[in-house]
Amino acid sequence: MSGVRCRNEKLMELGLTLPGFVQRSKVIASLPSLGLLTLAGLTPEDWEVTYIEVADIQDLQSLPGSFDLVAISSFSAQIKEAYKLADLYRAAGVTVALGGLHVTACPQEAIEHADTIVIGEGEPVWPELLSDLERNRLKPVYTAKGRSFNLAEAPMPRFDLLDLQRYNRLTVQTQRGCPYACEFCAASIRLDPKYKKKPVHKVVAELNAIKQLWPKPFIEFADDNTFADKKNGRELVKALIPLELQWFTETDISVANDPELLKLMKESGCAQILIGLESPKRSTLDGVEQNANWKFNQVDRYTDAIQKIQDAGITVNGCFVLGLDDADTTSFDDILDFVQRSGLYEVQITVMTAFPATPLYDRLLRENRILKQEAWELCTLFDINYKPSQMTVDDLNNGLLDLTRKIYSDDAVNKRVRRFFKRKKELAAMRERSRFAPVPKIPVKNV
Ligand code: B12
Repeated sequence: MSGVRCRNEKLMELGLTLPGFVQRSKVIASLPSLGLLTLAGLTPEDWEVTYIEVADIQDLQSLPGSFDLVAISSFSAQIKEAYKLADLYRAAGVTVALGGLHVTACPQEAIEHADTIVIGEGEPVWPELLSDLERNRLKPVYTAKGRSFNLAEAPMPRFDLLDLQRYNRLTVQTQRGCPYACEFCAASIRLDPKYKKKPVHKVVAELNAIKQLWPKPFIEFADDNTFADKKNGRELVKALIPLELQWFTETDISVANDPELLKLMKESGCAQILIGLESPKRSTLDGVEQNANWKFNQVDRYTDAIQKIQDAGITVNGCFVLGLDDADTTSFDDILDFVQRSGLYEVQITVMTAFPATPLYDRLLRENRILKQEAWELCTLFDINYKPSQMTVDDLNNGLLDLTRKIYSDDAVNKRVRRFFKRKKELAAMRERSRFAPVPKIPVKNV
């Protein structure tokens, strides 16, 4: 189920007039489901497989295709549409399997809309599910919990199933999980808590398969934190250099500590990294990362780290979460001030979102702060469904709208871009000057 989701009408209205916002939405709206392509890669050859994007279920005139089995992936924001689609297929006599992040979080709910559901990673159970179906022994639930999938066994995703005209970039996964444990995180750590990496030669094979279809692709790594492990990160980017790609990924600010890695990232075609900075204020970050309070301990290094990364020629997309506990109405100006001071090239602002089965969701539920229970359609990162601790819901929504206006205005976007390129030019000139500068005389000390 493709397309960006946002119920916040005022934000949508505003967003549509802001070039920076529209640009990002276009990129976001056009990526395929790597989860489904991966399962297709694990499907035996005697099965005929088709990949379909359903952007808006309301637009469906008739059910696409005629199938023995329909596999639907799930994120919370689109789950109600996914259930509707599943119900329609089942009513037409087609067997439906549901899996993915939301189904893993809420299996009891999902089972009502499917013949079978998969909890956790798909790979450990998909072949068994298909063989059970062939033998008319389909079970209602398959669980991969406790059967952590070894990425050395990862199948080749079926990129060949895609209608490539629809996409402006493709995703490849180099790892799953993250060594950190942010309270709100609803990514692959919720499928399997183990942090694990795909062997680099397998990543390269996937990229080469894409290059067969699309000679000069733009790749988005579908990782949670690509450079958490620096040694693996260096090995990966070295292997990317000969592929001549352009790529984007998500990671944390510790890449700034490794100049060799930054150099290799640039050389291998890194266009941008997205970093969850969350807040520029130390107290707001207290307790966000639950293993070692990592973000709380890093925040004082943010501006320096951003400069080091951008000076290596890699733009940073800094992400901020509005409405974290401890953030009050002054927090919006704090973010704006930080964005202007730090020289960030690109910015993303979202509101704190309690995705099901996250520690954040459990805590807000305990504290009686979830506004509408099971309103999963609001899990878009742009809609507010909880009582903020230091302001009202209206304050938070107004702060979001106001900051959106200020951060994505034509003028603000241009200023950030111009600043990055001006600095790049200055650095290049400095390097040039130092190349031709006379060898400095070493002062001789009088002894
Ligand atoms: C790439 C990406 C996108 C892409 C592609 C989305 C897609 N169609 O898959 C785009 C940019 C389009 C996108 C959009 C959105 N995204 Co997004 N996205 C990601 C990202 C970076 C990687 C996801 C990925 O490819 N993972 C790798 C694959 C292999 O994993 P997987 O999909 O989970 O699949 C495995 C299992 O879940 C399972 N499985 C999955 N489906 C099925 C189905 C069956 C039948 C079975 C058996 C098994 C199974 O098997 C797979 C292999 O093990 C993650 C963040 C992250 N770092 O993980 C966020 C993330 C998934 N996105 C998120 C969100 C919120 C959104 C949006 C709602 C944002 C918005 N407001 O529009 C939209 C929703 C789009 C939609 N219409 O559904 C959240 C989802 C949280 C949640 N629990 O719901 C995440 C975790 C980011 C976050 N900030 O928390 N996203």
